Amino acid sequence: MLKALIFDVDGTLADTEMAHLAAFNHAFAEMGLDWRWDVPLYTRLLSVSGGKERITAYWQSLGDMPREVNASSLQQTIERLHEIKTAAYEQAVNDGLVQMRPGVLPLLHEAAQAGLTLAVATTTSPVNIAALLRKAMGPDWRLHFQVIEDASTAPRKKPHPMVYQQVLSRLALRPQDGLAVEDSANGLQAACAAGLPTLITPNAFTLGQDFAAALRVVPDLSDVQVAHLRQWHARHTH
Ligand code: XBP
Ligand code: MG
Repeated sequence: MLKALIFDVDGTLADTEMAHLAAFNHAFAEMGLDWRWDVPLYTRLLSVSGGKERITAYWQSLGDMPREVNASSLQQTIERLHEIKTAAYEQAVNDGLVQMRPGVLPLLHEAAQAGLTLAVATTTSPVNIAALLRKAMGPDWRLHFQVIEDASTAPRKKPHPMVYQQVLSRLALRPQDGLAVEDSANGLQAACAAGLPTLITPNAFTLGQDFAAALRVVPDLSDVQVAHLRQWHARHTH
């Protein structure tokens, strides 16, 4: 029986990636690096979940990781870049540059009214979630979610299922009683590996990825009600 909805954040609750991209580029410029990511490159780089992991993967792809700096100062540079990036992203959210996706807030409210448990499973940093949801749902936003697992609690990023496994364990929920909502193939793989049926709402950055394992793919949540979720979920589990 459907008891809980578990939401990814970036690309699912909100169209966040253009703001993340601008924040990464801001951090590179601040640190005096001549890196500048454009949309096609960033679309490819999104195959690596997590901002620090994405920067590391890019740096490695250049093949010019400086030999003279030791591993710890390399790590420090990545940490600093990511701090600047996170602050810039938070500012962009506070400035209203990030929009919730269509249908998300009505569905969250309807699901709560219907007695479904709401949870978050994301690879993003906690301050990013707080900035986004405070703005969209108000100062009490946290009360809407029974469990939130993020980069600070689940270090192994999607497609690893860790973040979903931790949500399930904290909710004491069997995977077949939950439904994950995701926008990407990495997210789908993570949720599926945790045994969760998964609804996909792709966006411009993830269109064309492999969603064959999804319970259902819909363009967005604007026409999706709890009754639909129950119907799709029941068909999957029986
Ligand atoms: C989202 C991410 C995040 C953001 C950046 O993936 O990979 O890393 O792009 O956020 P998902 P941070 O939607 O699958 O959770 O820089 O805070 O990591
Ligand atoms: Mg996502």
